[in-house]
Amino acid sequence: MADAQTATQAPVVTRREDYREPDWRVPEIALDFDLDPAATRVHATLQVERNGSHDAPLRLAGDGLLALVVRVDGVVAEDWTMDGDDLVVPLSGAAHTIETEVEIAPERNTQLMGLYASGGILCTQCEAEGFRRITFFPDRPDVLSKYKVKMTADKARFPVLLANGDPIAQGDLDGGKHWAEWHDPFPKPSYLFAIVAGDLVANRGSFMTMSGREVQLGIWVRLPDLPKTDHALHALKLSMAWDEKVYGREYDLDVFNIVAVDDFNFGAMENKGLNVFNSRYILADPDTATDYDYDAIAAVVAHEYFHNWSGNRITCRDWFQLSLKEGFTVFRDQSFSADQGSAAVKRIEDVRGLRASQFPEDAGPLAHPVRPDEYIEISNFYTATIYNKGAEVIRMMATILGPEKFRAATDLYFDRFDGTAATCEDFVQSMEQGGGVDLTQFRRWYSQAGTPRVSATLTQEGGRARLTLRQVVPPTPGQPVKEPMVLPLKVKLFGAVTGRALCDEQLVLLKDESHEILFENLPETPVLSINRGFSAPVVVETNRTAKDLAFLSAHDDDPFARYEAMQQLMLDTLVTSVANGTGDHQAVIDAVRNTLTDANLDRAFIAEAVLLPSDSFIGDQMTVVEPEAIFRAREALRQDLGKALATEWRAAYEGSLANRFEYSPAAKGARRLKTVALGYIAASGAADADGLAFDQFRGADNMTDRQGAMTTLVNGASPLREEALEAFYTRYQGNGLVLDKWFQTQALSSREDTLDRVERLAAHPDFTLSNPNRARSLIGAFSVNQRAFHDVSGRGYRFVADQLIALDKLNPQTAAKLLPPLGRWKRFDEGRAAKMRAELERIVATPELSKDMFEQASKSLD
Ligand code: 0A1
Ligand code: ZN
Repeated sequence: MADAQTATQAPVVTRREDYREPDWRVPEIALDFDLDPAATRVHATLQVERNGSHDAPLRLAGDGLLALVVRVDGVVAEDWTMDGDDLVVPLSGAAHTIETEVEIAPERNTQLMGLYASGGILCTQCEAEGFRRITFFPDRPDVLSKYKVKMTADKARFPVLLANGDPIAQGDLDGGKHWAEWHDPFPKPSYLFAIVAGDLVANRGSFMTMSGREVQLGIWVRLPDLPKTDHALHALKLSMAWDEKVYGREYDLDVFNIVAVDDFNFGAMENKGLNVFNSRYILADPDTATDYDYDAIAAVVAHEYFHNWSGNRITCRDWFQLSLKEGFTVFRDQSFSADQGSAAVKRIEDVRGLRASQFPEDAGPLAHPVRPDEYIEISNFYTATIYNKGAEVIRMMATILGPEKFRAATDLYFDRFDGTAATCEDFVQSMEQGGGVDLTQFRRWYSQAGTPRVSATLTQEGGRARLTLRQVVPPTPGQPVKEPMVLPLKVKLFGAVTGRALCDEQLVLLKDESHEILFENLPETPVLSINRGFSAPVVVETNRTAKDLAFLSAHDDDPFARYEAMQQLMLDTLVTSVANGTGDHQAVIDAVRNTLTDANLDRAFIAEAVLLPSDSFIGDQMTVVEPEAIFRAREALRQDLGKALATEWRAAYEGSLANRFEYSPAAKGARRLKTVALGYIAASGAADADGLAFDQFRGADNMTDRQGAMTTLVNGASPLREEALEAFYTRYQGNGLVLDKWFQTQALSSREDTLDRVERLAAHPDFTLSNPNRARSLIGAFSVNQRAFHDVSGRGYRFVADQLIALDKLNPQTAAKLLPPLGRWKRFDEGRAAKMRAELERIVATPELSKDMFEQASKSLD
């Protein structure tokens, strides 16, 4: 394997400070593909130009390629050499035409990088470094070229031939073959290159841009999936309109195509004019997709579309700048989704996601800054830090600038850097100039890893209150000492007696290690509301009592802050229960009752607010995580809530029984609250709970209700559990995306025997490591199931390590992405830590380990 990392080979580390401009530019490239799953011929013609005065040869990256022929200016060259995987061609002039020819085998490409086959479709994935698996090229994002692409293929097997840009010509050939030619007028980096060939049909639409150009839209899938593409097409049109209205960005080609494939390493890819998607982020109908799936589809369609400006028109100079496009684009897709429904619920979901994935990353061995300084394998840096913390960094700048200045600053950024490969520094400078602010100290968000911790203490003397803020940025690997950050904290005070606001919301910029704010003339005892809307991605510790938190959960006028107060109250209660083995649940019960019965709140918000923090998030608050004690404490609280509020849960359940499926914020909220209530009814031990769940399962006219009910059964002890699983499996046997849910629901079960079941499921005929979605649905889900994965025997660790070692041989990227849970050994007791380390050591010692896995596992051992 080309990128195998053996123990004797020193890993090659790429460093940000070593960046140099490319020696050669490639303003134009023509590619000619003779497509065949077993043997595809790729003929490339590159116009190359020397960049500056130097005598360096032309170095073209390859990965597992063999040059069949190399021509320079039309003449077969003999003086080229191979340096590892790279093709090196000595050249004398300032500009030349270089031709190469290679042969590749897409059907044998299990890594799903470069040109590969998925369910009979040929497709490509080039980000970050997949283009070099297709042809020899300076495969780095700062080399921008105009692409002309010709594809020839068997017409019966591959009737549809797509590429970036606009279709130019097509025709038939002898022997049942045909061809098509596409040109992309926009210079682009090689990672945005794409072709697709297959037996596909399109759900077609069109969009009139703000300057009156009509764009032809197509969502391409296999024929049976066509009825499931309306939601994605609708989301695409909404995204196009939103980017015009909110950022003034118009689409720039005559066509925009999206193709869905079943085998894909990530969510989707923003190739210019030809997005390629994991089918789970396109296909939806009420019978097979949950509300969560519908929302995720709209968000990912928007994300990839928004990349056309934040990523494609302005790309990244080098991969260290990845968050330039990803952080900004996530911020854009989050804002888009917030505008489609409840902004508060969207913010709650995003923060929950950040805390579940990014905070642990920032606190562990793989912590890295939003703009990393070095990497071994760039694929390992498509992380929650680059994406989600990166989005928080953009959000903080938007908060500091305010909406008008932020828009002026993004206009400046788009105008100034259009058509270039830019840096995070370019973006920050645009914010400074467009917003008229100094972000010198703010830049530390790009360079320092770790989640800042803020302590906020409010003390009162008569009509005065003093708020003392302190910040600490914890040490992270390679960064033992940190400088203070700029933390934009939205703050407000409420009267403890009347519930009235005692001041306007203030935006406090905490810049020093500590800072004090005085509030004068307070008519009553104040209660502190801080980090409202989660204005800074930090951990806040306050001296607020359970009473204060309960009060805020009922009275704060910022819905996020209400949610947060409830979460904090629940967390404090649970952490105390874990420590003492028992706890006082009354304050939580009262607060949940208040929320549940508040007629002014919408159901979607209520459902989020009354959910207990996850086992893992409770663990994150502890010095040493105790999985069993956490599970017991959480279950005890769930049971008490279920019993104490039995009437209220029933009322919420019955009040949310919708008649027919509808995809609207209100109907989604009703479904969500219904299943949350069902969970509490089951937790209370009510005699009819299993029957209720089974009725919901059987009677459901949509996947949200069906899967919600199945999850409740799968966590419980009733025999109906097996019946539901069986029925679900039989009904959806032919549908891969739904079978993923079947595997995932079982892997996430809170039952004691989950580990046994997951081991059995790994041997199920429908389980395979070669489909990334399937691998993630079992291994990925299991390893975030704190109770099951951290089984004291260590069997959970061994199971995951065995699977990852096997997966690494097929698909190193996907394997390496699943490794981090094993690396969190420092957070556990000695017994578990030793067992986790032993598995990491076994992985590192595996012969022919990929560099993807080597980097993740070896860093996790430090
Ligand atoms: N740029 C894509 C993410 C992506 C990255 C690498 C891939 O290779 C397997 C695929 C997709 C996005 O942000 O959506
Ligand atoms: Zn992206």
